[in-house]
Amino acid sequence: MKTRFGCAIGSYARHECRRVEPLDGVWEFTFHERAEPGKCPPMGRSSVMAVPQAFDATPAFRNRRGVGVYRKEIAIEPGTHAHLEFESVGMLATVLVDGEVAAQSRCSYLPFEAALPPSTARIREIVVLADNRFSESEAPLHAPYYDFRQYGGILGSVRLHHTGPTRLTSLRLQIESADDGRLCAEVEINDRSPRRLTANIFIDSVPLTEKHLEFRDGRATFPLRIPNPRVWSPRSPHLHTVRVFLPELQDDLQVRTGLRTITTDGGALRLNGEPLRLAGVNRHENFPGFGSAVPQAQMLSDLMLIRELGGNFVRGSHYPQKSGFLDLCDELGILVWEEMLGWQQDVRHFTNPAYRDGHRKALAEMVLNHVNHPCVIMWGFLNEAATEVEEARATLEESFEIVRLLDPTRPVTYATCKGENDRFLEMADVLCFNIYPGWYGCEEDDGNTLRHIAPAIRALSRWTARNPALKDRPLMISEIGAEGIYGLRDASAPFYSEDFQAEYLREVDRALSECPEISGIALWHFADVQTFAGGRNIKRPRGFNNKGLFNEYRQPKLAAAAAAELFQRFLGESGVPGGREEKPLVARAAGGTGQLSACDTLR
Ligand code: ADA
Repeated sequence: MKTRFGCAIGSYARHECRRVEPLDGVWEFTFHERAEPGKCPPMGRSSVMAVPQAFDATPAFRNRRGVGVYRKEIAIEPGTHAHLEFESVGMLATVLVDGEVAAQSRCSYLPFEAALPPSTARIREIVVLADNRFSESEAPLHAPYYDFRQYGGILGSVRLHHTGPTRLTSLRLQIESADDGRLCAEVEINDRSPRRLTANIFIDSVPLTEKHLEFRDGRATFPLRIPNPRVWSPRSPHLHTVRVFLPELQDDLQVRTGLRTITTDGGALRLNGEPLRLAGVNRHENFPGFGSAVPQAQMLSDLMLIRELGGNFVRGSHYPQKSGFLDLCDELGILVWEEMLGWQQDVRHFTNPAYRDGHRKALAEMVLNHVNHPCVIMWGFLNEAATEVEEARATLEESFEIVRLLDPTRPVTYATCKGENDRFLEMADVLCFNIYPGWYGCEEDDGNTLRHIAPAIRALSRWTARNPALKDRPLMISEIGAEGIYGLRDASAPFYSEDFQAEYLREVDRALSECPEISGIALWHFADVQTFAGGRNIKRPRGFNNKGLFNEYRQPKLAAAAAAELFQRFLGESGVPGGREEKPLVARAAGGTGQLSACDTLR
């Protein structure tokens, strides 16, 4: 999206005085199936590739795994500082500047930077190696068995930032009081030595104040009060901008915030103190021809579809979201659960130091990158992991600890499929269950499998309500659904027909209406996605996970109308309050003590 400052950087300008050049467009490209990881193979006879774009979603390289080599020459004023910002490169990314390795990234879904040290040359060569081969040692967070294709290529925007040697690297805001607009701000620069800098603060583009900041270890925090504060909510998603300008560095950074609180209390979620129910979908970042490099226009169109269905919620399954997507959710007032990459992790992961280390770092980055987005109301990690085994404990404990330390203002959770066998639910602020009654596990069933749905939902609710350690936590169904192949219609509703899928959701709807204590429902899933290859495809007709309400081109199945009815009933006229207890309990800041000042806990 073009901003008034001419930079293609999401929905609003991050900088007014820093010059940022978009490098999206056409890059030179070659593909090497057998190159050594991280080593630059010869460019050879090159072709071209669009950026952003998943190379393995294009007809020429469809479904291939290897190294995509991208090359571009850029012109920079000799002797000046600059750095490249990569929004997303899949999966093992290596960036070379003038032939030297400048950065590596091992997770497709996280942004990273590469420095361009000053040079006497005006023309600089950028080479990006995007390796989409699975490797436990090189990119341990990715694995071939995940039920979604992990693509290769430059999957997000690339920008060139022109700065001085010292520059702002982040501005994070933590809300202390939504009603009166009190925030704690933390600014960070890329210079760790102690220094004092003047900061001009602008709120909603209006100069507010000048502060003298003491930087220690590159960071300084200060309190802020937004004049004329307006609270953010799905009905009124009002955003405020905060801009910090450091005159000595001639650098600035602008971020947006929404003033709101999200807490758990008496088995319910509360937004701004009001009971909140969540009704929506799990969504993968995927569109035919683009892979996970979904254009922002398509993201918007997806969100409008979710809104048309009457949903208020998206679970960003199963990885960190692009900032551009969260920008749209902030603007539209759609609530998001953002989670770390992963799928059915087991003992092998929990006992692999490379995995644990990569997971911890990536989790922290996700939280720090997106802490300003009001739409994010919940953090998550470990989808359907082996949380019935003791070996998972350490990974869970450290994951909860990291997230709560960095952000004590949001609930933290994980989606489990282990039901009553899950050993660690007490750690979660919200109890989130992935269940597929009437679909999986029915192979030997000769009757109508839909009859399993209501008892399964009821049993879950009763079991958690009976458990003294769990009964005060909101309960949510984080996945439920069935396959329906687009266009396969049959009034007798066999498995895989659109009719079966729609009946399935109608039965879920009926079952939920008997359980008013349930706080949230995220259907599996928004739209069909390409998934794993090989033998696993036997259970995935077309090589797709076909449980979408829409097919991959967003054409609605019968299930979409059923989902709309379900959302409407679940949320009611004005959003029916969830929660298990009638009596109001004292609100606790989810996941935190509620005692700490935000300024103490931004990190
Ligand atoms: C799991 C998983 C999803 C998807 C789903 C399915 O619940 O979390 O990613 O694989 O099952 O369709 O089976």
